[in-house]
Amino acid sequence: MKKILITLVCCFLCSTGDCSAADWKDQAVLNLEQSPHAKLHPVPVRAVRLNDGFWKSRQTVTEAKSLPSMLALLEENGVMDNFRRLTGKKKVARRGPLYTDSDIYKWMEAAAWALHNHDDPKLRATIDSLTEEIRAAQEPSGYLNTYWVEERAKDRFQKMQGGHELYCLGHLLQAGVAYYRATGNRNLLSLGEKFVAYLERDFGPGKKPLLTGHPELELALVELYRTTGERAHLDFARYLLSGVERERLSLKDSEVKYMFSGIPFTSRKQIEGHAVRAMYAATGAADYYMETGDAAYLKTLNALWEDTVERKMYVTGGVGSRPQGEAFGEVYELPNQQAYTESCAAIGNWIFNQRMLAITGDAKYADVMERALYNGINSGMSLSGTLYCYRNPLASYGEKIRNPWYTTTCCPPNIERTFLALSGYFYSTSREGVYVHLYDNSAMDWRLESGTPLKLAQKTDAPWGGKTTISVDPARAEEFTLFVRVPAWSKTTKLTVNGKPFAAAVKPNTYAALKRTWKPGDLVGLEFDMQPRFVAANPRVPEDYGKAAVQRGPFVYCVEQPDNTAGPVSDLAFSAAAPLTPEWKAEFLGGIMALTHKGLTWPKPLAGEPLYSFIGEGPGSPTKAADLLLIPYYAWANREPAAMQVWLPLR
Ligand code: FUB
Ligand code: ZN
Repeated sequence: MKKILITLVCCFLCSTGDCSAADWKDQAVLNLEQSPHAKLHPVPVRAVRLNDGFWKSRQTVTEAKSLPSMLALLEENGVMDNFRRLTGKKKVARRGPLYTDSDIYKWMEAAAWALHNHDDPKLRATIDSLTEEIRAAQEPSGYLNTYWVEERAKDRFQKMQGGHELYCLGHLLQAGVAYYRATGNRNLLSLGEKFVAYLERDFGPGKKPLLTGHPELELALVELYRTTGERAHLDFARYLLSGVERERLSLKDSEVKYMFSGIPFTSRKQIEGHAVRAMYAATGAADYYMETGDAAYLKTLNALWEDTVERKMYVTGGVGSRPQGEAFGEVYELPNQQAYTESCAAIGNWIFNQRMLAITGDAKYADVMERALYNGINSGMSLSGTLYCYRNPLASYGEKIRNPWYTTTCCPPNIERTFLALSGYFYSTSREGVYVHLYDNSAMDWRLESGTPLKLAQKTDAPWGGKTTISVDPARAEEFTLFVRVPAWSKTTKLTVNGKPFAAAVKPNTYAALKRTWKPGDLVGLEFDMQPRFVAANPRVPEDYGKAAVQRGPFVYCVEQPDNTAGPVSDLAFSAAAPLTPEWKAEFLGGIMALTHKGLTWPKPLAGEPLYSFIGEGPGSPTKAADLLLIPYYAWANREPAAMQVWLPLR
């Protein structure tokens, strides 16, 4: 009855143009409460507290070190001055590539998520003052971009393949939504809305043609629709995804392939082109599906997911293997040293899978999210929080890979916004109950969809250990299902409820569904299998054939030169017969579970062998015992630049 009443009120509000069904405070990373084709509904960031543990310390560093240092660098590199010069506040030339506006927007989004975790009046004031400076640069029409001004103004929306006007707008909207959900203040959001109103008035079928070029606006528009209830935004997202303007814009095959926009999304058969563009396009399409249920979209999304995860993704969850064009390669084209694997692309993979998880409730998507988060995204930020990887290769000769700043600095604030919103990815609700997706010390204070207040608290030694208890505290006894994720890497899992073994089989890569009448104080116990394992790649990945990577829990491991004195890391091999032994090192690389292993190296150190020799005449094979130390991949490159490898020959 209560649910029906809420729905009626919401419908009324939607028809009056205010569809913020959930109060701003109650809106999650994605506000899916009214999305008819979302099975799961994320729990708001503010309703989940990360307690002392792995991710809390990453968040603390992000907030204390990354946010201030990145803002200082954005200022130093003229990103805000690009706005100030338009209002006469600064008399300087425009600096940086044409998409720098998006970098400050992403920073503002990150800062806004930080406010969900706890209020910080100084940070709020910083966002407010940046907002005012950005507002001052917005044109009365609503147009807002610091690059396409003055002599370039005549080219607005003329070079959309690479112009990034809509990419920047997408990030502005996302920042505005995050800040609105943090504070109830719509000032930042209103700047994006004004630009969108301008677009919706002048562009579209029967008006001027528009193309995102770099997808991003699509997903932002759907979230704007979820925030305001204005259907026009969803329709405009459909227009952008429908790729109907190919002819009017005379787009070439190579362009639509590279941009992942410009032809109907639903005509796509494979993931290709620029990796971040492709991932953001798929994410936007999945958002669109959640609102409309258009089956053609789901069919395409499934095909693209399969192509990505089964043929084009690294073991770290990174995607986009080619430096040329920052692009996806052919199937199984996954070079290690040359891997491009931009941090933003791994984040794209994370958000794409977040949407697929919300649509289906299928654990396979959470598994990809976890893989990307702990490895390919996590590697993108140094332990200090002030140095970043743009590329995340899986092997290195020791080149410098981390920098505080890049001329194209898209990745740093992207990682920051991901880490600071992280608690919002831990739990979801559904009509049946509540889902636990990720494991770390945390406390959820939210409600079931029946309206009953519910608290969950995870106490765990994850991610280094496998034991977790979850206390379940509904405000009153109630029957619902607690879905706990059983990761694909946990071959055997022990699951108990109030100390008694859970009767049904617990399979890897599923959610164990615990349906019962839950009472305040009930306790769920989980014990995952933390056995380190060798991982093989599909034999068609030429670079990895005959080699193995190592995984323990969610972490992929690597060998880095300073820890391995037996020889250059490129001369080392794993021994299939020898164990991988965990060793906790509290004082090393911020506290890690290292792995020791009796591996192999060449009987005589390699030195000056011919480039090619007949079999039987060359150096043979690595047969000499060598002590190896493996560290989690994310922790590499936190010392002097040094060689590193994820994949080693397995003997
Ligand atoms: O083009 C904007 C961003 O810069 C892309 O997402 C990244 O791949 C980098 O090219
Ligand atoms: Zn990037």
